[in-house]
Amino acid sequence: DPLLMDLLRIAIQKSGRLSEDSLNLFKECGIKFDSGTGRLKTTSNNFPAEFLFLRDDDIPGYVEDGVADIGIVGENVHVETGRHVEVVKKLGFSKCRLSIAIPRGESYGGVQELQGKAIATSYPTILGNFLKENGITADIHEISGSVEIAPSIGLAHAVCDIVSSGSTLLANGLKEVEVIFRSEAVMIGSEKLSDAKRSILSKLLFRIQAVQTAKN
Ligand code: PRT
Ligand code: ZN
Repeated sequence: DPLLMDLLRIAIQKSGRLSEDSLNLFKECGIKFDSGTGRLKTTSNNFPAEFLFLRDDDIPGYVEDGVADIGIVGENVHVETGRHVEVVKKLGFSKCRLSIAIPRGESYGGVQELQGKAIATSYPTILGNFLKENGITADIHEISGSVEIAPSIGLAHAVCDIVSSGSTLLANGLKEVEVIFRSEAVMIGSEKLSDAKRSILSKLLFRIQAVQTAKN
């Protein structure tokens, strides 16, 4: 009876750098659903799955709480939020790095130069861990966006932010001096899935594997 069938609830980013590749992943697996603009929730008509379209930052919490069964986020968001979820699969897209950058004109002789400095970031946990591992005490200024402008307005000496091409750093007169974390999109999953949902997830992973094998 299809009405009694379990649905795997999948959380993906509503609109942003993960959205297109996340949608494509399911499309390539032959899973059909309507992702039309403005929809926050939709059910596939040929696979037992329901899709929730959310802000990426909210996805790990929803998966931990069981509101969603699995989700797709950047590893940077997964590690920073520190929620109790499993990494089910690395997906290979949205690759980027989390780096420390300083004003281009300044010299840099190593991580000890960050001692006592103010560093602006949206990733206080990952940065804090890096500094701790290196025995550095610095002043972490948490800001939620436009981190790269912090040094030029006197808010911080350095920044720690996501870098992809490097052009944002360049445009703001900064240079990358330490790569502290490398990230790609990952599928995260709840630690307490029912057997029925686990079996839907296995079917999904089998299809993803087939798509990835066909590509290589
Ligand atoms: O609205 P919502 O909260 O869902 O989205 P968001 O704005 O928080 O995230 P979004 O869509 O920008 O990024 C989603 C994920 O994509 C991130 O968590 C990363 O895992 C990954 N990703 C890959 C990136 C980048 N590349 C990237 N370049 N995330 C952000 N950037 C930003 C970065 O913050 C910086 O401002 O782009 C700028 C640097 O890019 P370059 O190319 O100039 O170096
Ligand atoms: Zn976000």
